[in-house]
Amino acid sequence: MKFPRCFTLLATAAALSVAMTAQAREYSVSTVLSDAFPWGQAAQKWADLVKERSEGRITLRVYPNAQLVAGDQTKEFSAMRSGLIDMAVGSTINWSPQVPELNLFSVPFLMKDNADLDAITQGEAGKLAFAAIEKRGIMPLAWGENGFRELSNSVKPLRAPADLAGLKIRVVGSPLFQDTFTALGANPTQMSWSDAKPALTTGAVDGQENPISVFDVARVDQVGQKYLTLWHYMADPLIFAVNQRVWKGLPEADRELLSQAALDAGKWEIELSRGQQAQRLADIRSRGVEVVELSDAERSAFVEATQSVKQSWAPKIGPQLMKAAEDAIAKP
Ligand code: X2X
Repeated sequence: MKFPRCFTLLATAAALSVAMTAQAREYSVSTVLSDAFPWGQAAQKWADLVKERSEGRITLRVYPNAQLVAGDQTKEFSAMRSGLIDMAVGSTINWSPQVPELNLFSVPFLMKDNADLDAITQGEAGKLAFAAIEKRGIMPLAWGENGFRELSNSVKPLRAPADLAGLKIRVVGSPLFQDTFTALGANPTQMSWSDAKPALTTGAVDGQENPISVFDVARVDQVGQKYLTLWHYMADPLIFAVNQRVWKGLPEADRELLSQAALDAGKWEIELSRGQQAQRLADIRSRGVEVVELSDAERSAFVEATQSVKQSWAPKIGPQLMKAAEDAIAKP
C-alpha cells in the first residue's frame, strides 16, 4: 500500500514518540530534609547523575520534607515498601521502626568517630544491615550521611548526665531514643522534624539532638537553642534505596546505572558534609552559641549512664550484626 509522504512522516513521528514515552520513566524519591541540607543535596546529586547518564531517559523527582508521608518520617520505609514511594534517601533512624537492625547506629556511644562509622558501613556489618533492609522488601544501593548527632538546649550548658535531669528533649519517633534519654534522666518527647522547630520556638521542649549541619542550616540557634554539647553519641547514615518491585522491573543496565549513581552521590555527599563541618561549627559559635566540648572523663559519664540501652537493644539488633559492628570498630 502506498501512503502519501506526509502521512508516513507523521506515523513515524508518532511511533517514535510512543517508543520514547515507553522508555522515559519518572520515579519519586523521598527525603526528610531539602537540598538546603547535605541530605537533600545527596538525593539531588543522585537525580542529576541519573539524568545525565541516562541522557534524560530516567528522571528521579525528589520530594523533600517527608511530604509523601505527610511529614511522618517514620512511615517513609513502609510507604516505599508498599509502592507509594518509589525510592528514598533515608535515615537509619527513621527506618529503624520497620528494620530493627538499623537501631545499631543509634546505640549510644557505639561509634566514636568517622573511622568507626566507615568501618561499620563499609564492612561486614554494613552488608548485614543491607541484607536486613532487602529482607523487608527494599533494595538498598549505597550509603550517605546525616552525621554525628549533637545535643542542644535552651537552658544551660550540659556537661554531665545530671545536667539533663527533667529537661524536655525532642527525639525522633523511634523507640530507642526514648530509652536513651530516659536513662539520662531527661524527659524525651517524640515528634517529627516538621513539628520540632515549632516546639522549640514555643518552648514546648527545651532541647533536641541533630547533626551540626542540620543545626546550622535550620538555624536552630534562632529558636533559643543557645547551648550545644558535642558528645557525638551516635551517627545516622543515609541509605539510597529502591522499592523492590520497581527494582525488579528495571532492565539490568538501568539497575547498574542507578546503583553506580547512588554510590557516587553518596561518596560525594559524605565528603561534602564532612568537609563543611569545621566551618559550620565556627559559624554556629559566631552566632553566639555556647559550644561545650567534653573531656574524656565527662564523656565516659554519659557512656556509663547509657550502658543499659545497649544491653536492652542488642537482642533486637541481632547478635551477629552487633558482633560484626564491634569487631569492625575494634580493628586497628
Ligand atoms: O528528624 C530529625 O531529627 C532528622 C531530620 O535528623 C531525621 O530525619 C533523622
